[in-house]
Amino acid sequence: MTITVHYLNNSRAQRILWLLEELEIPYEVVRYERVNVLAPPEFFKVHPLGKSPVIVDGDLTIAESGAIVEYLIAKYGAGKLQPIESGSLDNLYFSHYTEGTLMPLLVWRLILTITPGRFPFIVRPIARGICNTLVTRMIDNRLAQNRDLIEDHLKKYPGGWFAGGSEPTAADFLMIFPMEIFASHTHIPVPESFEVYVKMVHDRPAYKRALEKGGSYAYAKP
Ligand SMILES: N[C@@H](CCC(=O)N[C@@H](CS)C(=O)NCC(=O)O)C(=O)O
Repeated sequence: MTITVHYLNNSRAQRILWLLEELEIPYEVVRYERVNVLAPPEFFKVHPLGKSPVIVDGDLTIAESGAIVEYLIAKYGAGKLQPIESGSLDNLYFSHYTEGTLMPLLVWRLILTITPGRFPFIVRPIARGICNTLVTRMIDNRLAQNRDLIEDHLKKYPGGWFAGGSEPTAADFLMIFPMEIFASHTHIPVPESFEVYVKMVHDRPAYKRALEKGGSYAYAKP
């Protein structure tokens, strides 16, 4: 049976395509385009929260990318993409840290960046002032702390994966999306190790196949 990936453009769903390609599992992509940044109404027919990604595997509909990554590796991994013993805690930590801590900051930054444009023209400068202050005081300082944490961690496994070892693990499939955003779409300066990491992923044949399958994706070049 073929797995279906419900894929919103420029979304976390890209990480699932990369994983499926690494696992060499057949799958099909149903692509949706955002409407004013949000998922279109059709996405709610797939899952009540209308958030991407969602996969359908036989009778199962699974949302939440961390759950999807764990499910796919457990069911179809056949021992592949598992952390080495010394990296298992890092794999656990970064698998949860991505959506628990890092992504909310990046999402709030996005919300505060686009919010002023939604206000009537006359009050837009005030809205922009408030939102910029919130970004500076509440988000960017925390993002800088997160960047430093990631940088220190990558130094532990230079040129490698979040859990060490010779293959990506769940942590990498989850971390690639914020790493792509960090490397290209925030104003926080990032160290070279971030770009090296993202390039290492983007150079993988499986990632390239995933890009072809998913269609245009703002955070990676085909
Ligand atoms: N924690 C969830 C987050 C899902 C999520 O927010 N996805 C975004 C795309 S990256 C989305 O669907 N946004 C559209 C919307 O909120 O309408 C996960 O990891 O799957």
